[in-house]
Amino acid sequence: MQTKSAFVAIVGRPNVGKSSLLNCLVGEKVAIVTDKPQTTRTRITGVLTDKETQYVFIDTPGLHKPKTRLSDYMNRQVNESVADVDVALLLTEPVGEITNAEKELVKSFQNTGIPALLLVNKIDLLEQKEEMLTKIAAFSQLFQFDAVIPISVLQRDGVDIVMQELARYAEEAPHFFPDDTLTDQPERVIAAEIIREKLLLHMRDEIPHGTAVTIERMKERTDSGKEIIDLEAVIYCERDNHKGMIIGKGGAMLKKIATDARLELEDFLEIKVNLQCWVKVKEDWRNREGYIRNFGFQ
Ligand SMILES: Nc1nc2c(ncn2[C@@H]2O[C@H](COP(=O)(O)OP(=O)(O)OP(=O)(O)O)[C@@H](O)[C@H]2O)c(=O)[nH]1
Ligand SMILES: [Mg+2]
Repeated sequence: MQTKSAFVAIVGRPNVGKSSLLNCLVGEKVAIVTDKPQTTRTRITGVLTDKETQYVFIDTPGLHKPKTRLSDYMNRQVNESVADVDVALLLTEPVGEITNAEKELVKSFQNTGIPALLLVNKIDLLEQKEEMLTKIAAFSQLFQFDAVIPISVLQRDGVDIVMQELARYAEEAPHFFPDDTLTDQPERVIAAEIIREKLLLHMRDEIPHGTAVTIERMKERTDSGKEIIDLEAVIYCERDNHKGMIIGKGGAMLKKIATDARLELEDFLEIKVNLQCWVKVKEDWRNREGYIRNFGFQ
């Protein structure tokens, strides 16, 4: 069988639904999703092998105005991803002005010569579909997209059309990953991300942006004849008062976060999980190279 492959970058500003789309395309949750902007911090690869064709999707952090070293790192991930693929998917929301970040992304398509599709996501939120025409017209003035596709990832509307379009970019090549691969992320990283997702979902204001999660221990053992994984995680935050809020009154908030995370981890790892979470303060870690690297951003 002659195999084909296509590398596809998923880009856009924060919170437009890039990771949701990745999960939808791959058919499994490989990237965390929250309603907070800047949820994704690094490149996440999702793989879909459909008969002879393998699609390698690269979910990226939302491009934004950098305020910390971590932001610089995140934005760099986006630019490097665009340079490396066969086609880019630019996600945007149906209404509102084109942002500077979006203009920058269009420029990167022009500079690299990479073709792009414009995906107008969240059309389920529109009362009338015509509302998105202004946005589409404005984007079309900036760049000649190979296709413009209105979609709703939430309702899986239009996603099949995206796949049909993407088939055009697949070129004869060996598959880069084994055919049953879903993601390049190790289990440990996914576990930390699941905990961070629950943390983000429960926290507000500036706390989510200043948190990171590491897995200090992940070890399987047998307990009364049953397999169980002991998982120890550390949640880092930037201030003492943030630590107080994450832990909550009498530890109630941390318990809520840890319980939500444990349930999803058990589902994901298909084994009973004993999860312990600690909270530590590392002031201004987002600007400190050593910590950024320790937390896996390099
Ligand atoms: N109504 C609606 N909401 C959506 C749709 N797709 C995604 N969302 C929501 O939009 C929010 C952001 O989704 P993400 O997938 O995390 O967005 P992202 O672009 O990866 O965000 P960053 O990683 O922060 O750049 C979440 O609350 C999603 O549930 C959609 O089609 N319709
Ligand atoms: Mg994301």
